[in-house]
Amino acid sequence: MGPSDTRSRILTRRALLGQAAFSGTAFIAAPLRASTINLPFLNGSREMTGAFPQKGEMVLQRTRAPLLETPWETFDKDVFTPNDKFYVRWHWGGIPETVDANTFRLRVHGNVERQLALSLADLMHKLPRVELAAVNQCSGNSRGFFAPRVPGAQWGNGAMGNAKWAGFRLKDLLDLAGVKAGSVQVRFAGLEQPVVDDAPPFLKSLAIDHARDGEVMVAYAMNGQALPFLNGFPLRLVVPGWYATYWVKMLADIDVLDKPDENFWTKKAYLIPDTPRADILPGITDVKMVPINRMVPRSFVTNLSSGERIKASGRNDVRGIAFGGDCGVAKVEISVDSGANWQLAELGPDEGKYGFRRWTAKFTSPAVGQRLSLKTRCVNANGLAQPDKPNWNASGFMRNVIETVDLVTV
Ligand SMILES: Nc1nc2c(c(=O)[nH]1)N[C@H]1C(S)=C(S)[C@@H](COP(=O)(O)O)O[C@H]1N2
Ligand SMILES: [Mo]
Repeated sequence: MGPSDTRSRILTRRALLGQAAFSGTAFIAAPLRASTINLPFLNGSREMTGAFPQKGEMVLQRTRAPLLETPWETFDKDVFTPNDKFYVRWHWGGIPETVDANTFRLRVHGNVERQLALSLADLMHKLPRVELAAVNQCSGNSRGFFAPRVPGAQWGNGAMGNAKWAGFRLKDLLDLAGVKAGSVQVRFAGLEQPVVDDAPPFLKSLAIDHARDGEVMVAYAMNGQALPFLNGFPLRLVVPGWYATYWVKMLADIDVLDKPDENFWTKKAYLIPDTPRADILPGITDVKMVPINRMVPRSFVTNLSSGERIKASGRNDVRGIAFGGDCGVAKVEISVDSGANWQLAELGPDEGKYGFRRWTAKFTSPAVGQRLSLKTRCVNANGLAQPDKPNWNASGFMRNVIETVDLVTV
């Protein structure tokens, strides 16, 4: 992550501070439109909605707290996911209806030399600006494909997005506060509240060394604009290479802990079996569980979808996106013979190791009326390849099986 590029579109302090507040109608169920789409699994029918502030047409998974999925065709258009199409996921419906950028303060407290309460203007003025492209992916992205099915949001593949994040290093902020010896974790809280009494507020923690690795950042901008309200205006944590559950939105409170965090969301939720690929057999329960952490590689076809007809006996273009997870993409391959042979795809520009990488390839299709299973797989810079069998766990986390698109020649 380098210092800010002054030639890039700089978000001015005025643009950020002048961000308007949003009306509460944002979170009230909008009259549903007739438009629906079908995610490719049983009970995959979803309404499309354009009723949420700063969002275009999104796949409606739930109204309150909002769960909005990015429509798949978005990923074919650009390596960066536009803010108005970026997926949305909240645990609790008690999201503030407005955030006043002028009175907002980010607090840092706990095991520190100096408690801080900094305004957005202070933060932008005091801390060097950094920029980083990174994929934000929900732990449960693609959960709808789990077999046997598991409870939780039945996402297709669109609970992910790639953005260029701008903000400051968490390390620089923590240095300003002066982390005291004996600190073990740093805990993050957003502005929203649970909607039921006694329900645990959404809090997540990172190990102190991770929090100070110089890569974890606090973002005030996304793709050159202030963060959309539903993506965490005015500040969110960005934890490159890690699942989005740690990317706390509307970040307002940072607590440096001298004891391990015992809160529900860090200790009990978002746990995965401590097995390769978080994979277990359905029904097995006596397995050690650990907090979900680093992402694994994935590759997707974006210009063709299952059931589509393609030209027979000819050259066809295929393209898509891949990401390495917690490191860059080493290679992307395609197969047109059910995985017997693989051919290298050509990679697009490298926008940063934590971001999406576009890829293209050509393949020759068989004669008329034949079926063809087009597969794509990513191998990341650590040598980890996508597996050909799906993983399974009871939470529907970390799916990264090799994707297949079934085509017919005409
Ligand atoms: N404050 C807050 N931050 C949060 C959450 C939340 O419920 N509240 N959900 C987390 C989870 S599980 C996900 S998948 C991402 C979603 O980020 P997005 O809505 O910007 O796409 O936000 C994370 N940060
Ligand atoms: Mo998530």
